[in-house]
Amino acid sequence: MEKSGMIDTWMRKHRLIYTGATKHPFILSIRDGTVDFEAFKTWLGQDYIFVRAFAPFVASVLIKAWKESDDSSEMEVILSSMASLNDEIAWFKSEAAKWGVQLSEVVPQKANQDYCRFLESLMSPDVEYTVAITAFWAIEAVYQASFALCLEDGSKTPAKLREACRRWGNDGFGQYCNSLQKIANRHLGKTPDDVLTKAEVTLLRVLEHEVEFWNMSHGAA
Ligand code: HMH
Repeated sequence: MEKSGMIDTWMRKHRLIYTGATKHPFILSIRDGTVDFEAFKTWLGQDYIFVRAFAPFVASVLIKAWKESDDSSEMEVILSSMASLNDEIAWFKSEAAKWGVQLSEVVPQKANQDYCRFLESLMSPDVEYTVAITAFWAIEAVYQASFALCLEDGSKTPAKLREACRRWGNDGFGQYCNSLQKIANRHLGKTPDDVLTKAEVTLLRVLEHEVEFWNMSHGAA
């Protein structure tokens, strides 16, 4: 099988679940302006907890890039992502204050706990860089695609939520996701088949966790 452009191949193969993660009813409700602000507040508190676990995951990918990558620019992409996470955590704090969400009192829901545990499993040194960078790309790409949808022409995203959508939906974040995709593709193109399979399974698990994560705010019983 042709291995270059593996991400595109997988996106076609797994189109349904990818769409489930990027066009979730919660996102569609933001886009059409019918979003329940309580649901948004739930997402905000839960995502703050997620991002706190995501930072050490990104740090683990940085370590893998340093050890395993033959291209020094990759480490720099990951490092810039870590710097953005510092900003992001500050943004969550100020946004929570605006919405009256007490972050210290937010209890992680089961879907969030499961996702954070999954991230932690990916931090293990036994997980190949190729697998970790594929997961990393997918985690960022889902948010980019989802929030970009809320900013498209014709969307009725409430003014109070536009800034949140711009965090992940802006073109710069899109470029950054493309950089991650290129890195992932490059490594997937030269990895043994067993690692390739692990990366595909990991990608699918990310997409499933993302759907469950949105479900916490919208539509989950
Ligand atoms: C659940 N997935 C989730 N939260 C995020 N902040 C991102 C992805 C993107 O960083």
